[in-house]
Amino acid sequence: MTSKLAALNEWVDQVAAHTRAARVHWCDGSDAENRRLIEQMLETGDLHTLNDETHPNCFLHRSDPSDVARVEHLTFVCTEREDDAGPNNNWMAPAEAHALMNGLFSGCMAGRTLYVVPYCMGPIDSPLSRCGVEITDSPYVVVNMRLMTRMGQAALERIESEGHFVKGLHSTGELDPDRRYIMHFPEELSIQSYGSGYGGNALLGKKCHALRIASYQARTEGWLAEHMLIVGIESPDGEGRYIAAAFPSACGKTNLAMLVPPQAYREAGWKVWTVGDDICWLHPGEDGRLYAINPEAGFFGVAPGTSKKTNPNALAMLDRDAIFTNVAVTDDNQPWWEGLDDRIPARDWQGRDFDPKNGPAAHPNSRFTVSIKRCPSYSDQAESQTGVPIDAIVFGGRRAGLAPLVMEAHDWNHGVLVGGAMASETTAAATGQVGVVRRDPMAMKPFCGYHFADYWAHWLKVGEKLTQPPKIFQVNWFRRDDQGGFIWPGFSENLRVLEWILKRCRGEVSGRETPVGRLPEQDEINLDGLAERPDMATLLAVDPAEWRQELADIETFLGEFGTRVPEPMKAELARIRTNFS
Ligand code: GTP
Ligand code: SPV
Ligand code: MN
Repeated sequence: MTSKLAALNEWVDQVAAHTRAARVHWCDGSDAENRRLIEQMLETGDLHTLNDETHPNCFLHRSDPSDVARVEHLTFVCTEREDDAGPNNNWMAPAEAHALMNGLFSGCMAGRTLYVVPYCMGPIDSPLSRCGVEITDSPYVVVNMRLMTRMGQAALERIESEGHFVKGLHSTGELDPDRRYIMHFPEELSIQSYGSGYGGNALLGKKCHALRIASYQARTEGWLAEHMLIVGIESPDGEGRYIAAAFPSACGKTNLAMLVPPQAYREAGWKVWTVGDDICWLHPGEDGRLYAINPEAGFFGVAPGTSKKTNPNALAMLDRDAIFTNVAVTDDNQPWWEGLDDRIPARDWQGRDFDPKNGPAAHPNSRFTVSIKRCPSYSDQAESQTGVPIDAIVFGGRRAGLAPLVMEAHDWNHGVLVGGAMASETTAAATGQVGVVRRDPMAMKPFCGYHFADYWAHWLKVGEKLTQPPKIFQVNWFRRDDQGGFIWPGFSENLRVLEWILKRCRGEVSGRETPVGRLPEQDEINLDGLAERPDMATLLAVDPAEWRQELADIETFLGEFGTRVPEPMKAELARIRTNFS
């Protein structure tokens, strides 16, 4: 098979020749094709079966132990001018990067099959969606892309009629961490990834295309590509409102996107609908509101911590048609991870007999891949061509101290500062130290395809176009007490905070103005039905000494982005600092 699009055929021929691929397979996305790939991977050991009675059509993949997370230090944005990538990105000159990658890809698919994977990010008929083609030598990537995107024949047809697409080239190479690079060429709308088979490094539609390349395109086209979940909240009166929320990797997006309301809320008629859990493309609409689509079609979610209690919807969708990566297994071959239940696993994520001396049984960044349609709270609005109108944007991080449970920004410009100054503890989603607080503006530190100062300026410009902008909030589910325990119960109880946010959107509560933003009065957060009353005084405190220090840190941080930092952001920071003097 070839395509009707000459540019696509030529690129595939050229890559096949350069990599010396033994075979070329054009993926149509069919069930039969998927079945064949799975059978082939069961034979090679790339996949393992799981208990067919408890988990029909589920499979386990054990990755190379050195290839378990995104590699931020090996991820580059290769613009002609270094300044355009900004201090937030690693940069390499395009010519140098191409020479390096050409060397790595040369002959790397000898004896292997080259898969051509056409995909569409977003509903197949939506004008807001964008297409790409990933060339890969990994059948694991193909079956994951089939769950994560609209992959196959329909995407190819759209690409042929549009005549253009983002080019992604991927090879697992030798999985040598010293020969591993994730390169982005935003000016060429292309991606090259070598030496890793892990999700964010290898499923090129996800972070590489839908965030890094898309954020770059969105800037010139007047929209936003964000690391956000999209959730619909239906209140007892039947009114539905949508919230988009940006939390850094492994900080609660999947969980918030599919939360099951606490019992009292369920009984009162509250419902939660899942539109997306990781990526959100936001477009200003003609009515001056902001509209969101989820460019993805599935979840690549964190396994550890997922249980019947914390995330029952996730557990319900994971009992069939799912791929598990780097989880442990029980003695009857069911997938298992820390926090699931109190069974003792038989084998760890590397396939060894489980021994607690070797560390956790499941890798802390072990993940599941599953179609969004398997989610019990799936919203059919995920297929909406125009997207859903957003009433509130929420920024959140993982912070043991300082950041209150919830706070509302004064207006859009203040919200851009709140998002731009976000900080969070690092997690196992990327290689490197875990638990270190770092600035992660808009949860986009690893994903923004251009200079952060230009990105903030773009946010401000989008705000100017909105006559009915969403309100902007900040949340923190991860505040800790003196013993190190979480003060806020989190998970489904987070709906109590979303309720306050929606009440603010409707003007039903007033909260209290503080120097850093508007916080709820203690009695404005509904705590009915909670077994224990959390320490609300701590959760809603604004400590002037700590905040003065924070504001000084934020000023230093913004300073790293030089003269390109937009004036309104500096003015917002100055305004808040004077509130304390
Ligand atoms: P990425 O897929 O990496 O972008 O992550 P994510 O933001 O979707 O994170 P996810 O929802 O998968 O949560 C990551 C971890 O945080 C899991 O171990 C969850 O169990 C835990 N978590 C999620 N929400 C809460 C919460 O409200 N409170 C507490 N204490 N933990 C939470
Ligand atoms: C993240 O790390 O934010 C993820 C997983 O959502 S990955 O696709 O690997 O980026
Ligand atoms: Mn993510």
